[in-house]
Amino acid sequence: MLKTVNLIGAPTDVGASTRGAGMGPDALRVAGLVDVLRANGLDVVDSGNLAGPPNPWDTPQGGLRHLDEVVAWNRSVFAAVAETLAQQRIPLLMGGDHCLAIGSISAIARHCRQHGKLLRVIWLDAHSDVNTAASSPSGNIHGMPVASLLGLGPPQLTGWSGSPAALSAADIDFIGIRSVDAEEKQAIRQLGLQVFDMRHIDEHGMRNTMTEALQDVDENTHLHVSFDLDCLDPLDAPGVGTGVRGGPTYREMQLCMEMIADTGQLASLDVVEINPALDVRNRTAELAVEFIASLFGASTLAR
Ligand code: B3U
Ligand code: MN
Ligand code: MN
Repeated sequence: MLKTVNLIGAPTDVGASTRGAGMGPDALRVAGLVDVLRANGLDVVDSGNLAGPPNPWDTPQGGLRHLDEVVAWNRSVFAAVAETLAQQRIPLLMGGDHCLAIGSISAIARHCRQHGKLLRVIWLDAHSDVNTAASSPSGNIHGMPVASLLGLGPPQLTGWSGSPAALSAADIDFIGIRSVDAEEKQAIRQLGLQVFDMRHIDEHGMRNTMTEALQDVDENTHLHVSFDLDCLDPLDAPGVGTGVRGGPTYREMQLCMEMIADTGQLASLDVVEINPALDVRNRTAELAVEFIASLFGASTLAR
């Protein structure tokens, strides 16, 4: 069956404190995302960009910056992703900052519950994004989507999947992590999150890391990838708001994507945190498009 990918743009940076991620969807289009997916045998629909409130550029209130705007954007994302899944298409959410994973993954979790699928999330990021309003040093909600999806976020952002937590700790594997706040470390330990940090990748290599992360993926798994471009080394991907040096190399990330593709279970994707205002000639969006192609099965000797 020909698979159809639905591109959903969410042009906002309300969850971040660096402006510019709102230009991410168009940067991906300019980098040729549609043509690359088509060249890999997929049917592609570009649904354009969602609408939502502007960035009010306020200070955090009660530990949360722009909560109302984050809720509004995520509601739109939730609806668009839910509709795409109902049409049996693959949603590709083009952010925007990483707060949008709350709406995206909540819709996916609800879909999986309704269809008896097991959801597995691969979180590719330099950061663990498991802050809460109480622990966050910044109040930026793009540092909190994992906590919200685990049911530990503000009530306005939790419970959307139809149960208090969209995910349980065992449903998510983190790859490439190297920037974790002090209280996030405690949360990771207490919740038992599976974090394959850069040391793990250094010691075991990407191949063993991904073999471990994907070991129990089977035909009943809905595999979702939440791809924060700051997972990459900023030398390769300079167009991100909160780059952290020491990320996976280009080759390591290609292998990571190819091993996910090999499972045949990829069913949805977020591509977030591309910041064209900080980029060098759209390099980061172009890199993202290369990795997305590999995720959808492009490989040197195939086809
Ligand atoms: N952990 C920090 C920094 C951060 C998290 N995610 C991004 N930056 N992109 C925070 O503000 O929560
Ligand atoms: Mn992130
Ligand atoms: Mn990040």
